[in-house]
Amino acid sequence: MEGPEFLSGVIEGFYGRPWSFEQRATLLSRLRAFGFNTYVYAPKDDIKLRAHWRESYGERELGQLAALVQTCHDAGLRFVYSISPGLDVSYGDAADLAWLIGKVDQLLALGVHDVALLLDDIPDELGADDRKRFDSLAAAQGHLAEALFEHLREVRPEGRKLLGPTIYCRRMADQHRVGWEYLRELGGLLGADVDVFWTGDEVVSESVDAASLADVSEALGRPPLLWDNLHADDYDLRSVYLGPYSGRSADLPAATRGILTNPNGPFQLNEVAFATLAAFLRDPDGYRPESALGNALAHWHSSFGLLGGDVLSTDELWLLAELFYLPWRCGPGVQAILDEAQAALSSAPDAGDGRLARVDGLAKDVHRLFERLAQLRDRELFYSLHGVALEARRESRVLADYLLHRAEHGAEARFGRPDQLPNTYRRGFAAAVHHMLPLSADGSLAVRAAT
Ligand code: GDL
Repeated sequence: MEGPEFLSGVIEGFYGRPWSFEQRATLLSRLRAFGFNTYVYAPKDDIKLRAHWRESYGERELGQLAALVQTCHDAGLRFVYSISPGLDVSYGDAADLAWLIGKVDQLLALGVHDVALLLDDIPDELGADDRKRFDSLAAAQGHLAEALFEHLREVRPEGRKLLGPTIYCRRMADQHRVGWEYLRELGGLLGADVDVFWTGDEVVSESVDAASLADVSEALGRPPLLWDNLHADDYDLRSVYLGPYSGRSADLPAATRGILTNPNGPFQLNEVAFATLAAFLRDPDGYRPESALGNALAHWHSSFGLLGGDVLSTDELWLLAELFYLPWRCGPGVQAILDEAQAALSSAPDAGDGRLARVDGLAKDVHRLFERLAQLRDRELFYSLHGVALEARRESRVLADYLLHRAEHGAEARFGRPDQLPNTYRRGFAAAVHHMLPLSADGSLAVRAAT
């Protein structure tokens, strides 16, 4: 028997400013060309989707959503509407179920067929009423989900039903007291037609392959639907991700019910995220991240027109992508120079060290890149890059100057910053905390002996 259609595309599922309806229309006009079939509407900070999920949409919002649904369907794409009542829902409460169904019905009236119930990032404890009625979180959630899905099976029998569980990656399942039991129980309660989201071994998974999904598939009684956070940037204000889809094995698609990317918040910065996922799905066996990145950048290039008629050079665009690559590393060229800088810092200062010139060269290139970006004709594109590019310019300069100073004056010499007003550099609450804590590169904290 043929399984359900493989879902591919984009989930707007991040925290922070949701995309505008105009941006979504732009997105939808391109998804089909990428070969995707699905757009999931799930912005965490659409206030009526999550925090105030009981509130109905007003006329204006319904009009905008209706147009979006229509555009989606005209383009042959699925529009999945998500609702996230988990912050304060009472799972067994008939009134809450009625609110939930009422809210979803508002969307069904616009022509929506596909619905997701998202229960990620919510309390894992039941309230007092639910504790009396249910033995476990899975029992409570399974009850609510199936009540909603049963309604959908009646009125939208052809629609897809998606569920985002509260435990949605291996780390959570392993660390939670009843993590795997939760998944098994939930899997047993949900109809076989329900697709269940999973983000991999981690919330942001460096690698995902079929073998790593074997236990969750077994626990849920179905292959998961991959919610891929590879390019999500909402958890780190200091980066965006312009590197290629990677770390996913060729056997992955066949082990899932679909792959959806939850990408960078700034809409304009997702060309690489979309184009490289599309390239992977077109040919998982032949997929090469570096060449997929090259193709994506070649396509994106025309967006980088500058005032005065020039365009960012191919090298400049590569540098941009390499600076803001993937969560674990910069692109190969930039990473090699950073590794050299690290090695130079661990060795005796040496004015003849060729590595210093390369670090200095990088700082100069980044400076020039920033100046060129500032001339972008597409101002929105520039504004979305401004913060991270400014920081890269400044930090690469500090690194080079520090290394050069050290080579000239010795490792013990203090490196003053003549260009810097005291107490205006890396300030603010988060920076103050970072300075206070013995933070390592991997985010762990050293335990210092008391002095
Ligand atoms: C999450 C959130 C998601 C967020 C992402 C990256 C899921 C299922 N939920 O945990 O909304 O964008 O991390 O920060 O991934």
